[in-house]
Amino acid sequence: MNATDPVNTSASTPGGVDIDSPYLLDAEAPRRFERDGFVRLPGVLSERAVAHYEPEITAKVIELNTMHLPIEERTTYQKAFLQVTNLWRQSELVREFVFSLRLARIAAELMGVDGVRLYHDQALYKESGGGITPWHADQYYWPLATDRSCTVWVPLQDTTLEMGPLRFASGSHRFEFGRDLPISDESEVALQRALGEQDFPTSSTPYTRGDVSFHAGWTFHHAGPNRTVTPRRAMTIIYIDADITVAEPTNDNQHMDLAAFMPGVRPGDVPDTPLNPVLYRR
Ligand SMILES: O=C(O)CCC(=O)C(=O)O
Repeated sequence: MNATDPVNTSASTPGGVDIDSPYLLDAEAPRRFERDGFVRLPGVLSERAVAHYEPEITAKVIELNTMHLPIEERTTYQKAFLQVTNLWRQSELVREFVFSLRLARIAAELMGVDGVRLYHDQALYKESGGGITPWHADQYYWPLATDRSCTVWVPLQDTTLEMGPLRFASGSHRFEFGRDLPISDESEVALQRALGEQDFPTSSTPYTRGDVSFHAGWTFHHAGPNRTVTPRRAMTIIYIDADITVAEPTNDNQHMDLAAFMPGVRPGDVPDTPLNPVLYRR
């Protein structure tokens, strides 16, 4: 298969759950995404679809997780969640989920691009007793030439405020302060102060199973601790404009991301690698 070909053309998966047919995106949603830097969308996936994929994603997280320190001995970043990347390469069922045509098409429509390719997926499991996810913007980690990147955050259970759903700062994708800060105690303190001083409204809401949110690469976001006895399981997929080019890395984390997620790609090139298939093209 040519890496530039869209990889998924079916309307429903072999398991019988439909995660490929189009979602009726409200016409205002791309405008809200452009204005606020994020959207929350209700009922994008059926409860049945989430229930179909969750056990396999969780099994892979348990199998592949390398963080075994007790929570009290971890750094703030390590307390925030267990993080396992590119699960699609480890399981045919997870691959089916990550290649969802419905989710990829929404990403393209929100970003106003003809197509999207996969940057990588990651499961982010905030354990019972897990800490805050400090304020940050994802694109600090990504050596990309434009801002046409976004993440879909898919909670795999009903997610109450006590479990630590995402909190977004509306309009903060246009704010340039703090873009050089990795997820850390420092980003938490500096961004909480700076976002507050600029009066960016922030909001966090519960998610019902099947609701998802999309946020842009430069949108500042945060999550509270998980105060419940249930793990807050979330799967994420990061999309980039299918025609985006790679930029010269500006920090060590970007060097590591380039090597891990777009191996062999040089600044100025489109990351047309087997790890970055086009998931949707108009
Ligand atoms: O799940 C979380 O707590 C953080 C998620 C996040 O930062 C992201 O998906 O970009």
